[in-house]
Amino acid sequence: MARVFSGVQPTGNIHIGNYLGALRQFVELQNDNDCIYCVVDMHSITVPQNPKELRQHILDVAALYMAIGLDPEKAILFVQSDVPGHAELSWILTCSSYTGELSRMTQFKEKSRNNESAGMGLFSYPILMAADILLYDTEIVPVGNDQKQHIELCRDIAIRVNNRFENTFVVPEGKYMKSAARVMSLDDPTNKMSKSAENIHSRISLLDEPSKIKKSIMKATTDSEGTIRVDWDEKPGISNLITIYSAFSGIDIPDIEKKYEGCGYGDFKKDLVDVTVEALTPIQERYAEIRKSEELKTALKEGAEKANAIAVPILRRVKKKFGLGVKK
Ligand code: AQP
Repeated sequence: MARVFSGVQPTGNIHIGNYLGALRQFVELQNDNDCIYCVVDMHSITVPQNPKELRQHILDVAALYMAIGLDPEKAILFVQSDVPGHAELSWILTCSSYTGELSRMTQFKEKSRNNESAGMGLFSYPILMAADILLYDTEIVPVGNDQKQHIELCRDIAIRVNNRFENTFVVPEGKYMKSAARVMSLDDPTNKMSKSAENIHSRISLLDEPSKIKKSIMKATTDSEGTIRVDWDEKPGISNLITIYSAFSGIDIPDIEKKYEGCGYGDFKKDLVDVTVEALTPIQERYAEIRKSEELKTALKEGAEKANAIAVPILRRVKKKFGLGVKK
């Protein structure tokens, strides 16, 4: 049994990129591992949030966790800010990190666009992410491959601290899906699908209605060649759609290419709508039940207690190595 940790930000509109790239793995891993899954609400305030909406989005993500099949009896499900050790360890790691390495993070560069008034939280959030992971002696971190650079930074910090104070941290490994590790935007397949993109048709959210799913897929950018085959360099749009089809249907890509030989994009897209709606409908039905039940809040409360019980002795060990505090 390996210790597994991952999280999702409660920033609304959890999309099929989040699901296929990361969340899907969470479910597979819970049966044979010691899994801890978090709603990382402190990450979401790196950009301004409406408090009322944020509170709702935290519950939305937690309900989606359960709707996709995470079972609070098998995995610990909780909200990051309910366990104080995340913020405490984050400061300790901040003091073991370099501004140079953080300024090289591509997500920071993309989101800040060299703006001097970009938030400090946006700059240092990879350290909070490292704290989330290291706080639980995590061995495996299932994430989408847009997070590879942040996982490498987490490993670098852990190794750096271990070189100074032996055996302080377990050094984790990232775990990425073999296919659909990065789902691309439907309107611009050279960018990843993202919650914060302005165009709602650039993504399919897990809770989208069939009519919205249909509209987004039928509008998706393709190319003028008209053949249904994967070629990420020349045909990123159709390659992305075939990958989504494969991930939802379980059919291998070469078999999809064979099945649609001689067909047009219109027919393929119509079938992709059906495959997507079929995959998302049971999730949406279960979500509606869980979101209004008391089961959700009870699971999160118990999850925070279990997570805290794991975090406290690990944080005590780290503080002792650094010579912090006098309380035993
Ligand atoms: N397009 C994607 N394809 C595959 N995996 C993805 N992930 C995100 N986008 C894709 C993975 O989803 C998990 C949760 O992500 P997150 O909510 O913590 O934040 P994010 O990576 O910042 O997600 P977004 O959608 O891009 O949000 P915004 O627009 O707010 O920045 C992570 O494991 C991530 O790898």
